[in-house]
Amino acid sequence: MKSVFSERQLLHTPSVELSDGAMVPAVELPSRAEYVRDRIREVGLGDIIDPVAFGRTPLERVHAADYLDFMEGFRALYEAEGRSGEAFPFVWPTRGLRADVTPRHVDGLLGRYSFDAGTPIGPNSWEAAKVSADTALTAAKMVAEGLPNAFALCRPPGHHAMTDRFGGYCFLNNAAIAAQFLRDNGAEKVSILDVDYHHGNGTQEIFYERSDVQFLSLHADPAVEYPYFLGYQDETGAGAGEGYTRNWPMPHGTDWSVWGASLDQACKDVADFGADVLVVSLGLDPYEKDPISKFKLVSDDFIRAGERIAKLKMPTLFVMEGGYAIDALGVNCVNVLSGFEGG
Ligand code: OKP
Ligand code: ZN
Repeated sequence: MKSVFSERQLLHTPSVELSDGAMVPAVELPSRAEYVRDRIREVGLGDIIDPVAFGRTPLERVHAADYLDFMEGFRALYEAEGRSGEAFPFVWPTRGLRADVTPRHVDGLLGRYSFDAGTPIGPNSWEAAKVSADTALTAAKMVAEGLPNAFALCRPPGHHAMTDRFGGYCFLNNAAIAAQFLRDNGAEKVSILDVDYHHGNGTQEIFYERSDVQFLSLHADPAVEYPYFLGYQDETGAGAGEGYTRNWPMPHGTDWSVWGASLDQACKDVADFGADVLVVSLGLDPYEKDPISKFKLVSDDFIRAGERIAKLKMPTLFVMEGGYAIDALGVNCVNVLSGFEGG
């Protein structure tokens, strides 16, 4: 399997995040991607190709123009305000406040264009996010042009990023951008299967009212896990999209016996939908030793997951999402890809 990756994705270097009421060391670190890259080389999975720059057009197919403008200009504004270091939002237009205004002050803008306080914007975060999206687009183009599968080694991740809001370590929704690119380049229907431990609220929001992109997500029950406010079982799509979103929230402690059964059900839905291509939002954080997860998948389970997905016999684009047990991330990620190739 061919992979796409650029070292410019390492330019986003968060040092701390606001988590559980404290500033704690960040977990979405550049070395995550290096461990995966090194493992790809170690097992000889295939070539690692540099991403091509796609520019703004494919980003605008998924994200609001004013959000992209905000991200593009944010650091200059922030620094002109006399600030330096990592930027954190801390006030949001929640219920009872006006969601229809866009303040001019950096702190107002940060709240307008985010949904959590756990996603710092550093001097080069936007650059890294754009290259991460280019990595997804480059891999998507390879699949659109006939390659049966590809791996986009995206980092920073994307599945929490909404139409016009960053959060959950995500700025641009790489998987959604790739799925939309596939739609715009020959695919009539696309399935997105999100296996990250956290619900892919951004991807769900982006495609919620659409019948041409199916969104299926396996994740920890949002009643007890981030992102808390989306990912419940009764969310099934709206309008034309009714029935094209499906969620499998699972309890803390979930191991392969439960997770694998949910994967089976999701794969059956993918097969029934009959899309031209499958995008897998590949989070490796269901892993038992992941520091921010309470699922119990073991490294070999990731091979099984890859084998199960391969049974669909569909053109498949893997897009990396989360996974924070850094020293095991390369093995777990490549286990899915090797399982897929052998399955
Ligand atoms: C991104 B991805 C834990 C705080 C968790 C955000 C988690 C974002 C996960 N104490 N904060 O889906 O892996
Ligand atoms: Zn996650």
